[in-house]
Amino acid sequence: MSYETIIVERHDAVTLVTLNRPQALNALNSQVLADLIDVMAAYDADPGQRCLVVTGSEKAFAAGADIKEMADKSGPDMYSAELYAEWSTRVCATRKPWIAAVAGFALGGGCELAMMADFIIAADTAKFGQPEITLGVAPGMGGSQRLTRALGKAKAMEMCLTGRRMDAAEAERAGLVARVVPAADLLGEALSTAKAIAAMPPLAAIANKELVNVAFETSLSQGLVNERRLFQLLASTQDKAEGMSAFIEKRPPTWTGR
Ligand code: CO8
Repeated sequence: MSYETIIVERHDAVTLVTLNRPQALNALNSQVLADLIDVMAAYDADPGQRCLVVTGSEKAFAAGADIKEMADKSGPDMYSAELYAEWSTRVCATRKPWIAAVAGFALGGGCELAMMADFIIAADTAKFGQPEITLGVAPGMGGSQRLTRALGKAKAMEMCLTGRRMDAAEAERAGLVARVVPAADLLGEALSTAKAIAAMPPLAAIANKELVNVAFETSLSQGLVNERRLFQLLASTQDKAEGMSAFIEKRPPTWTGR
C-alpha cells in the first residue's frame, strides 16, 4: 500500500502507520485524514493483521489539524460538511485494537487523534495540549470530551482554557497515557506491545476493547450486563476451548479466531 502522507509497514501481524508530513509537523490535512481512514479500514478487514500502531516523528506526533487548510473555511462550510465528523467516526469504528505511539507534540487534532487510540504509549519527550483557544476556537474532534474523561474536569478545563501543554510524566500521572518510555525506545516498545496484543485470540481482543469502551458510554449496571453477555459469547468459541485446554495441558495455545 502506498500513500501520500503516511508510511505503512507490516511487522508480521502488526501494521505500523507513520504520519509523514515533516514540513508541517504532521498537521492533519484532509489527505492525511483520508489516508488514515483508508489504512484503518484495510487493517480492520485483514484477518492477518491483529494490531496497529500510529506514530509520528521524533519532533511531532501531530501538531494539530492543518491550520493553513482550515483558515479559509467558514463556519457554514464546516457545519454543512460536518468537517472531520465522518473521519473521526470512521477511525473510532475500527473494531480491532490500535495504539498511538507519541513523541514530541500532540496538539489539538494531534492530541485528539492520540486519544481516539485504544491507548497511548508516550516517549518522555511527548507534549499534549489543546491549544485551540489560542486560535479563537475550541477542540472539534473530541478533545474537550475525551480529555475530560481521561483527566477529570480540573486538568481538562485548565488545559482547554489556557492551552497549556502537559508533559509525558504528568500525562502518565494523570492517566492520559498508559506508559512513558525513553524516546529512543518508543517504537520498539510500541511494536512489542502491539505484537503481544497480536498474539492474543482475535475475537477476545475485539471483545475486550469493546467492553472497556462501553464503560465510557453507559451505566455501570448496563456495562456489567454487556460484560457478562460477551463473556458468555466468548465461552462458546473454539479459542476459549483451546486457551483453557492449553493452560491445563501446560502448552502454548494456537488461536484460530473462531
Ligand atoms: N497546521 C499547519 N501547519 C503547521 C501546524 C498546524 N497545526 N503546526 C505547525 N505547522 C507548520 C508551521 O507553520 C511551520 O511551517 P513553515 O515552516 O512553512 O512556516 C512548520 O510546521 C514548523 O512549525 P514551527 O516553525 O512553528 O515549529 P516550532 O518548533 O517553532 O513550533 C509548535 C512547534 C509549537 C508545535 C508550533 O508549530 C505550533 O504551535 N503549531 C500549532 C499548534 C496548534 O495550534 N495546533 C492546534 C491546531 S487547531 C486543531 O487542531 C483543531 C482540530 C479540530 C478541528 C475540528 C473542526 C470541526
